[in-house]
Amino acid sequence: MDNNQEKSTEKSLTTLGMSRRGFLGASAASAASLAGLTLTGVMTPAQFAQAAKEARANVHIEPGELDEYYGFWSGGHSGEVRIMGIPSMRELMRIPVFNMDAATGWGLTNESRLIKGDSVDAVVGDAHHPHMSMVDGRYDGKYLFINDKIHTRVARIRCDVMKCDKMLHIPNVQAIHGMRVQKVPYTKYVFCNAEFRIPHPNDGRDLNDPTKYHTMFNVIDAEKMEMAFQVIVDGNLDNTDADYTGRWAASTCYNSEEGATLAETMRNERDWLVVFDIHAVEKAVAAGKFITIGDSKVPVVDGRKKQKSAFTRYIPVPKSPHGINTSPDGAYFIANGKLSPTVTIIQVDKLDDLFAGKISERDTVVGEPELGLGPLHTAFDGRGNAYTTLFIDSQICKWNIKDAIAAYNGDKVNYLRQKLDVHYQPGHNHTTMGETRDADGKYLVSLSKFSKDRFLPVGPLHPENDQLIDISGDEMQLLHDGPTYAEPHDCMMVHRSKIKTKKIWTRDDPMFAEAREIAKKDGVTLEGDNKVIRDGKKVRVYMTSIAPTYGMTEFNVKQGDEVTVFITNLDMVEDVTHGFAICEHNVCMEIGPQATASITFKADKPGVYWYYCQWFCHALHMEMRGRMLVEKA
Ligand code: CUK
Ligand code: CUA
Repeated sequence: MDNNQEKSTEKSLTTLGMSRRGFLGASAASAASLAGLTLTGVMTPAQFAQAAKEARANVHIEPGELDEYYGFWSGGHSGEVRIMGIPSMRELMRIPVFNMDAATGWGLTNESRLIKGDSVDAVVGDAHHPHMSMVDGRYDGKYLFINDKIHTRVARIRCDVMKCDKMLHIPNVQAIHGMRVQKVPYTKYVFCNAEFRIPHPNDGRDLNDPTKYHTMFNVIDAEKMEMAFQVIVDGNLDNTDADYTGRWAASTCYNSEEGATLAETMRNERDWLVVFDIHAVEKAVAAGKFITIGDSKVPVVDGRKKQKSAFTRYIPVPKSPHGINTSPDGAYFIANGKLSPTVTIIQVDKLDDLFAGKISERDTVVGEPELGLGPLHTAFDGRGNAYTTLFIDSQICKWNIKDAIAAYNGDKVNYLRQKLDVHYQPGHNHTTMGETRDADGKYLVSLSKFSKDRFLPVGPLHPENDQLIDISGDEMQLLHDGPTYAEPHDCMMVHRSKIKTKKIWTRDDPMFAEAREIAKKDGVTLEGDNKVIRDGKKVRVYMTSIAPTYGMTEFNVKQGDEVTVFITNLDMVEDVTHGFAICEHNVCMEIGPQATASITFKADKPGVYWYYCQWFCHALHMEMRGRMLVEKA
């Protein structure tokens, strides 16, 4: 934390201390938590400030010190992913994905446009769920996946370079929301829910007949980034998670009424947790027992409830459930009630019997603890405790899973451990390594949707407030407030030992394989030549760069030409990134050391147009420039 952050934290903690409710001090905690389900107890502001100060002292990151964890934050409807350092909460980098990014040229360069594929013209996206690939239930540091709700996409980020390398536009469905990876035996699949129900195919038929709409659960081949299969379901799918055997995925599902308006979707007392038998679907697809929809070739199986298929079971849970989280020991799925003050604990090893028809759906439920108002998401510390966000109560509720199950069985035990105020209205929360077998119970982040009075006012649009909480002891302690821009729904935190990034690009990187192909056809070597190739009205300009010069100080084109500029950065020095921008032509991109980047534009105005390097690279960075001379047609 830098000094300003430190001060603002201290100030806000003090403010907090005077207005909080339900906070338990270290000394009062155990006694109070045994006293009953309603936890009350107020620390004096001085006690609270002291406790927070002590907690902060353990996590102070000096300038120049490196964080212990990487955090990957969704950027919500900004369409990007952000890399954070934990515990400092410093924003380390942004990874443009579904958005356009002026600094790096993402969405403008030919390399990024190729990756965006058939959704290249979409420059908005709504990213919710960033999750890392795993081997045997542990992060492998290879890929990060992220969904886009607006354009029904899933993208992949390569963690060696922290750039998006694949984007899949998912057919037959609308609005990809919940997304997680298969944890075991490895991330062969990415699971994602399409939320909104549409006609199939969605070609103008059945517009006025919502009874014919449905949605699907989608399974993506993670390595190829192609669709593996889809499963038709009842209701609207919300969030999803995978288990630790590799056989099951489970999605929360609202609107069991299949209504089209809010009133219609609220009638039933219970909706569902839909459990998918991934192995059963794989078997059916391999045996050719599937349908396809419209022009799409993706295998589709029918997992609707009345079908009583081998693919799905619909476990009734209190209505409109939201988050679904698998406990790190693999024993339980925990469905978060949202409109119900409860979460529902489903025992994973009972699913075998459920699918075999030996027990009924509700027999898989082994606990339904009441936690507070608006439970949305649950995280874990690896010590048997769960941490559930209470959206309406603006709290994190810490509770014990074993005790909640015992209470469900009639034992007189209190499963609640602590309720900590957060500021305000938390959505997701997440613990370090908490969605893997390596859950280490050190930090929890509360992604609070409202910041209200926590920061200097910046106009009617407020930042959100991501709060860092120490969960290593018996008591949760708030460490830090971090304002964030729209809108980190979800995040994940991975120990830095799991991530190995490249310092500079390697020349054989697939990211610029296409540029290499084009150059080859032109008889040009990207690393050596500085050349202009005319091909009718198309002009390809090949240029190298070494700080502080480009390989060409000028090049000529004709008015009306379609110009593609390829820049190959020959610098071998870490952190010497060049840019390439041309005045008045909407051209601006990043070229990392040893990378090639290319961009295409129309030279439609005669005259002199300077190009220059816009990434500060050298003492003579300002001088790194040249002229594009556009001759009158
Ligand atoms: S969702 Cu936003 S708070 Cu998209 Cu995972 Cu729950
Ligand atoms: Cu090259 Cu600035």
